[in-house]
Amino acid sequence: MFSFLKSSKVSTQTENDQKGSHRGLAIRWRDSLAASRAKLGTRLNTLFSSAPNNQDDLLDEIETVLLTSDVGVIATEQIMTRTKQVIKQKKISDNDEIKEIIKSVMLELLLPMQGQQLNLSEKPAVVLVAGVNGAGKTTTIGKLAAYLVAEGKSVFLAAGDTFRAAAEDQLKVWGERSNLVVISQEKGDSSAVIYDAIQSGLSKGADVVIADTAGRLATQKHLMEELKKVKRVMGKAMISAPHEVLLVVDANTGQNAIDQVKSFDEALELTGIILTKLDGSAKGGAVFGMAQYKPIPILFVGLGEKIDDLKPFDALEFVSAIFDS
Ligand SMILES: Nc1nc2c(ncn2[C@@H]2O[C@H](COP(=O)(O)OP(=O)(O)O)[C@@H](O)[C@H]2O)c(=O)[nH]1
Ligand SMILES: [Mg+2]
Repeated sequence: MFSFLKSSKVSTQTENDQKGSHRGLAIRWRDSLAASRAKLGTRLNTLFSSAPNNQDDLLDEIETVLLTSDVGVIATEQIMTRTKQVIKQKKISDNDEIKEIIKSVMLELLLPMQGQQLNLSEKPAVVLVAGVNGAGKTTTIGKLAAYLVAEGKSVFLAAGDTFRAAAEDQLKVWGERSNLVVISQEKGDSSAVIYDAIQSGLSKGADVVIADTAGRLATQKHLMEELKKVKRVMGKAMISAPHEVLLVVDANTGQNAIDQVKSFDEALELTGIILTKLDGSAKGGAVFGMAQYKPIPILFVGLGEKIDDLKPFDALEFVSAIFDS
């Protein structure tokens, strides 16, 4: 069970809604949405616990909650269409059963994203880590390296964020925590540092080389070009590299997370996603939008800032956590 999706019940809302007419309930929900920081699960549960008798109204409300919880228009449409299909097929009228159907439809959407392991078949396995500023790249690399060390792997880190002096120091601190080799250069650009790290990994027999990069927005074309160059240069240091291209996404970015996945995938052909800060106030909905775009595996989720706050993504656990919060 993820603790990140646990939250207190919105009891006042529930009580008010129970007193209201269906129309009133619909309006109150919509009014409260803008101000609401409530998470997807809390909102769905509140809705079911005060569900209107009219099934169409209920389905309408569910759709609104999904749309405003960062699930995205297309994924919401997909979830609703499938749910309505099953309701019709099985002639469902009970609200509890509708809830179970929604759960299984949401799970169906996420299942293709789970279960993928980091590809470590090459030695070294070269991992490129990208994402926007502050997404949690460097922290995630620190956690991921510790995870791999615990599995007996030797890990080299490449300080490829050469934009800020502090970035290198931050990576070194993580390196010290797990006793890792951290490759950095006084003056080199990102490609040069990462090239150097891969060569070092090859000659010293590292199992994994993880490359940090500076944060950037997909709209910063020259920075995206630089990242493409980093990827090309990796292939020059080791023909099959990179073996993993991971995007670190802050779950709090909401719908924009889906755009990040699309743009970085177009530029780099992502092999995996790591979703960070699920311990915070993230609504969790954007994952469904990502799944709808393309089932790029979510390899790990970040559940805090500590070294062991990285867990493999489990779709059933994720969906259950949404509803059991
Ligand atoms: N609560 C929480 N904070 C995180 C998580 N991952 C990273 N952070 C924090 O997010 C901030 C930015 O992280 P950083 O790794 O520097 O991001 P980068 O710019 O992408 O390298 C730091 O304060 C991290 O401690 C997470 O899973 N949960
Ligand atoms: Mg960083």
